[in-house]
Amino acid sequence: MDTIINEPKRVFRDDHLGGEGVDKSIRKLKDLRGIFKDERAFENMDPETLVYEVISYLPVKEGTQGGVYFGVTSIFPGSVGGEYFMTKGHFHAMIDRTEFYWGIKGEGVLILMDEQRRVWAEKMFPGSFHYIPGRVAHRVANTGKELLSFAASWPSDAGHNYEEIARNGFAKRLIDINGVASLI
Ligand code: S6P
Ligand code: ZN
Repeated sequence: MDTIINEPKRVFRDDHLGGEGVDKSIRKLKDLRGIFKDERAFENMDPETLVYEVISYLPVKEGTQGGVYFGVTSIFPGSVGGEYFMTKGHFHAMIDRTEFYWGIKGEGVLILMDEQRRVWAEKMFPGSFHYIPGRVAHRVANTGKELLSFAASWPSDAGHNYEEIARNGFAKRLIDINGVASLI
């Protein structure tokens, strides 16, 4: 007898993952207080402005060893005092855990920082592929005029350490200087 071939429970198309057990979380400007340098420009913007959203499929409980997660982050175009809209950024709580990122749509920059606070960066564009080693904090900025979407996959026991970045930030910022993205 033939075995039935089932429909998938989730479908990933363009920059959208839909289906069973897929979650969406959003970050508005008001959730990102303190990450941009220009506090006055920040205060003059609408706190309800949507900065990014993350669609994720987390098939096992956070902290499970041996599992893997998948997510798509979409960052809207915009800036605060010339500093591009960006993710909060984090080290992993299990600091040696690694991650893949790959560009789907739009233009951006992946900003990386090691524990010695050395910063480097990689361009993101549709098809760009990024291996983020363990012990490296990661943040993405949208440097384009359109939505930037990228996919990510990371171990289910990685966790997130947002505190270190909330306290000390990244050692460099990505600023629009006369239309050129500059890491300063
Ligand atoms: C998780 C992975 C991404 C980010 C997402 C939002 O390890 O790196 O899914 O969570 O891009 O960034 P952040 O810094 O706000 O978590
Ligand atoms: Zn991560």
